[in-house]
Amino acid sequence: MDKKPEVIFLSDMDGTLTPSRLPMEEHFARELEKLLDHYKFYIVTGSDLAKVAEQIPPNIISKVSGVYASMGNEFYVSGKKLYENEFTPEGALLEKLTFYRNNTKYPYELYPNFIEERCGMVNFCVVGRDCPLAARRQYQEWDDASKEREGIALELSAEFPKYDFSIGGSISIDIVPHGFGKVQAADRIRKIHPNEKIIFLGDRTEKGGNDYDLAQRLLELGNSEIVAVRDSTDALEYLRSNGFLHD
Ligand code: M1P
Repeated sequence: MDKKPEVIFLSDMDGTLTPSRLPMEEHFARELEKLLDHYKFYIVTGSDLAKVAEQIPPNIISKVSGVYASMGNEFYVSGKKLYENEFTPEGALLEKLTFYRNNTKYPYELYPNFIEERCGMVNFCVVGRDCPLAARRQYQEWDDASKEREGIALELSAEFPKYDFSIGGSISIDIVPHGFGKVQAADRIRKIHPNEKIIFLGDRTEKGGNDYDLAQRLLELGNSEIVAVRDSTDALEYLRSNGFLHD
């Protein structure tokens, strides 16, 4: 089926298309699939492709036009990697992350995999990425009150000024060298689609959020609309009320 040429979509994943680190809801997938028959749709996420595959159903993945994974540090079309950025985090940074893990005031159990090295980035998670869902919720609640992640990100920004530290998900911090965050997807997608209007959906487009730089860069590049959503229900409401969902 020919896609409408004038508008393309770019969307964040966690908190926008799916709940954080959880699979896409079935009714949302049914609606999104209809949209994909008519419009080009790209995903941009801090997660790597393995996590994208856990959260987005295969029928949706096979229909999207591309996935900017690991903060845009790798790009996939039809499961094929078209580029990746190289990055080896320095020892001093990894040592400091280990220090934060060992000295956290979080009073409950910690789990393995607190430093996850992905293509072009590092994800740091005090409670440990391998935590079960209940511990994820417990840490999230505790962090909301204690603001541990905000404090760590601020301190790290002062000590390691050549990196960006952003709070994209619920329990972790994404770390990239300057310019190697989600923002890079803006120029790349504009290059592929010089004339189309780009509609970007994200749940962290406010200053300090990990969709902010990308949203701002799209606005600078022009012919773009930024849609700030709270969750996938909100995203669906936008798509429905703006006439993008066709039966
Ligand atoms: O896509 C948003 C974030 O999702 C996960 O965050 P968390 O585990 O903290 O909820 C991570 O994959 C993170 O890198 C990513 O930015």
